[in-house]
Amino acid sequence: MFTVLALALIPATRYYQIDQPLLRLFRGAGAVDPLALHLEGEFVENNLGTEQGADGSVTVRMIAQQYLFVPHCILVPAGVPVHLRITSADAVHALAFNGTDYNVKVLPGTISEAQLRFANPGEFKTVCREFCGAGHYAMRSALKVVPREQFPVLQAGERGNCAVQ
Ligand SMILES: [Cu+2]
Repeated sequence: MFTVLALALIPATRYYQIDQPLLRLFRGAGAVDPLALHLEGEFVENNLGTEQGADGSVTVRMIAQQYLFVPHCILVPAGVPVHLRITSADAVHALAFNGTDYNVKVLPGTISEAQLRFANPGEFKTVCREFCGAGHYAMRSALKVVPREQFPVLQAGERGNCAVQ
């Protein structure tokens, strides 16, 4: 009886060693480890914010976590395609820009992508629209849209943010 029990328990105790890496492998390229975002990969701190592509479009990388969005203020040029890539460090969140129809669900372990475009300069409040805990209602930040010619010219590896402007 003990042997049967022991044999049944061995795989269970190996979950984090065997199953977790396997699950990550099968989930494919879109998967990220929510516990290691600040340590390695696409969402390390100096890769967050607005990156300029050679074709003039921009890519914005963000992290949603209890209870803030990182970076706290996003800067993008007007009238330019904005490719958003965002992931969560903990719970399920939803990134929304007040005054627009954009609402992006953000889950830990996966990268949510969205194509955005802001026709005119302006400032939008960024809010979380998925209840994520006690501090949910304080989870607010900002998106600044500036005229295209006022957006800083970014070098390779440089990321735009509200402080640069
Ligand atoms: Cu929230």
